[in-house]
Amino acid sequence: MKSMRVLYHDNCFDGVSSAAVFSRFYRGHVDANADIEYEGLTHKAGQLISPESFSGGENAIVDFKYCATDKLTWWFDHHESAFLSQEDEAHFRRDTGGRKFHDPAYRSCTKFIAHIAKSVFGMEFPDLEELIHWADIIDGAQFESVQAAVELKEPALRLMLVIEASKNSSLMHRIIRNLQSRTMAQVLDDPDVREKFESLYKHHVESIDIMRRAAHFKDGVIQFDVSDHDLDGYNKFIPYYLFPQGVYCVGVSKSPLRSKVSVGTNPWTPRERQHNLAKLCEHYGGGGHAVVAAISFKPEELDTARAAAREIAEKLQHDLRQ
Ligand SMILES: [Mn+2]
Repeated sequence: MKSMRVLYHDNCFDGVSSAAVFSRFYRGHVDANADIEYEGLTHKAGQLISPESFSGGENAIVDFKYCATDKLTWWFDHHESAFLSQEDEAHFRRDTGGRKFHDPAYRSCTKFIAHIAKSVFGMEFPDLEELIHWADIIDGAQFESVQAAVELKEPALRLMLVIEASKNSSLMHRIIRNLQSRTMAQVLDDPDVREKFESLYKHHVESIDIMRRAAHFKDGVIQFDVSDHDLDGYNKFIPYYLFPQGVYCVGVSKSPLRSKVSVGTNPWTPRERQHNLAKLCEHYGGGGHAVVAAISFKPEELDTARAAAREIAEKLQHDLRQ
């Protein structure tokens, strides 16, 4: 019996789903009785995965950057920035074992693993279609509507809430095991998963109310200031849920570490995108992507953050009126 350690992207629906689909693949292709254990990995700036993370048996990394060590026997990733250095990439390119795969064209690593299992190893998992489908929607932010993304009625999205917030690794590993043979609804019905979901959902509903009181809408731009609330990790789609006609959203929030301005584009707006929000935020020392960006200030610079948010909102409103 082989021993396999699967290192997966922690607190991420695609990471957890990738671990589940890879486990089914490994049991089907390599060893039906394999003893598989799991360990979550978290992004830290410039840091390598510590050598103690690898076991003496086989090791796999899924949905996470490459690690140049001979202890790594399987690797699947779809991130653009999958290599920390040119040496790491060269180590991967030299590998001829046929067990390490990278394709940034895939929206989810889960779907990428299923694709390789089928196209390279001839294995299919028809009973995991539901899981693969949802991992692709969630990791690619392809929600069909703002209601779907905020009301969280689908079992998969309720499970997403638990996976993204839970710090309980034994619960996370039980979810990974259960996802290999149960439906989403059945995985959610585990009493411990259900209990965690209920408390997170209550907090989620409260955050919608806080946002409802803090947000206002004018000339295509939603603005909110929740700096007097502890709203770390709120659902980013709530402003567009409250004001579906909003094109952009400019928000101010505060945590012990920073005062923050968040700027976003409504993913469901029919308007053509005309601003690069990363460029707009770079002007204030921030950055990000064209459709979503942010600026971080020191905690005590809340007034500066508020002034920047006001200026950005006014610029966006002005341009939308043209
Ligand atoms: Mn992913």
